[in-house]
Amino acid sequence: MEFFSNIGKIPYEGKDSTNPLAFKYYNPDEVIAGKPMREHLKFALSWWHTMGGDGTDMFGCGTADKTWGESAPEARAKAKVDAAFEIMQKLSIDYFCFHDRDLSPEYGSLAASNAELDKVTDYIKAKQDETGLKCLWGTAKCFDHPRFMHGAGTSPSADVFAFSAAQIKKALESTVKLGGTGYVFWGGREGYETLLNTNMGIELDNMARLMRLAVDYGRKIGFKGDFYIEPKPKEPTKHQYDFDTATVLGFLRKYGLDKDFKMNIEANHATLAQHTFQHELATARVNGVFGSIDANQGDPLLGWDTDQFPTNVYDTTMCMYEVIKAGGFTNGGLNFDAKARRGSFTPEDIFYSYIAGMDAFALGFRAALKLIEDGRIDKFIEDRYASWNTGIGKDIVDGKVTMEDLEKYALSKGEVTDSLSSGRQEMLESIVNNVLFSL
Ligand code: XUL
Ligand code: CO
Repeated sequence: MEFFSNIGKIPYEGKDSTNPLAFKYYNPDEVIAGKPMREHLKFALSWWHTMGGDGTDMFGCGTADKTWGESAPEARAKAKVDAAFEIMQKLSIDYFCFHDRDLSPEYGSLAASNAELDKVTDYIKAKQDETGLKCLWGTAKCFDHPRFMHGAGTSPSADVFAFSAAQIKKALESTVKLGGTGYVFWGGREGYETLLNTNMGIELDNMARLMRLAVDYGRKIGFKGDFYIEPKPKEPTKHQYDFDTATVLGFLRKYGLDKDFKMNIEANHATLAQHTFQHELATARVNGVFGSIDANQGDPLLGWDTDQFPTNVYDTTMCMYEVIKAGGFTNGGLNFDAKARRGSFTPEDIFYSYIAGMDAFALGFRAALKLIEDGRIDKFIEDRYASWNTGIGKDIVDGKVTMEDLEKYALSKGEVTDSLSSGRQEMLESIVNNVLFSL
């Protein structure tokens, strides 16, 4: 059955097209920088927002119909698969991401939920064989059911920890079955509201224990992809333990997990942490833990996780600039952890919003390549740090000098003047505009 019979495959028509159901910048098979755009960008559909999110918020019920014409949960889960594959094929999206419970809901007992999940993953696997569509990453929804009210791995209840481990075990098996190249830990309710009821030490130790168990099991069953942590500073809890990339790095290093995990950076999570998206990407890159991206954007006037489809081309440009500098995606990709606004409720809005997001990233990718090809920014940065390539700078880098040597050098030089130069921020910002608007 076709769910979107009034919408065909979305064509690429170029920047002069005014067809709202056409790509202006994303030309999936166009070869740029040695490979097709689709392989650079590795777009993914998020099963939760796109197939399940109906616009429900804390002030009102859903506005979009995401029943896919079925009322029984088993039939709806299969209809979701059919609709998701239709959306991906029509939009030239090659990957999808899922939580276990997005694919198949809970059925009363873990055994029953697992059995129903198996039926849905069998069905997906058959569709993947038919279409070639792939799984980017999977995860477990260990934050929705009331049992997770105090956290999953960080719950004070050992039984909740055990339940979470069992659920993650199955989610890992499902990810492996669907050929996923990533497995995500987003903190869910791993955090706290007040220290008056919280033993932070035990909670952090347990969170690490759960991750270690999961990594060991994943490797045992042949998972060769990347494990990711997706940092977020707050929401749902007041203090999420995985605040930002730097905090997560400290945690991973403390518990010896730093070789096993990379980052899944989400734009709106970065801004909630009072960082730019680029800051988080750069922090991951320079620490060798860049992995994957949850593509979306927040609203600077709203302090919560609005998960909007990304349309800010400056942000997508600087994001892709970081991705290129990191060597591109390997196991990761660009997952649209984004939802159409509650008022954008018709089936067409799914297509309009993905087109907006995919075009914003395609344009950002083209702009980032131009920035790098233009070379003015890179050259400026290179020159700015030139003092480290020779003389005293090189001796410091090579570990050849002591504090005494540096004192002697500083005393002999007198006040520092000749090696200070302007940061030229405004000039550089105008170079970015110049490159962007002459595309
Ligand atoms: C929540 C969020 C999640 C994760 C997966 O803010 O981003 O959807 O991406 O659990
Ligand atoms: Co996310």
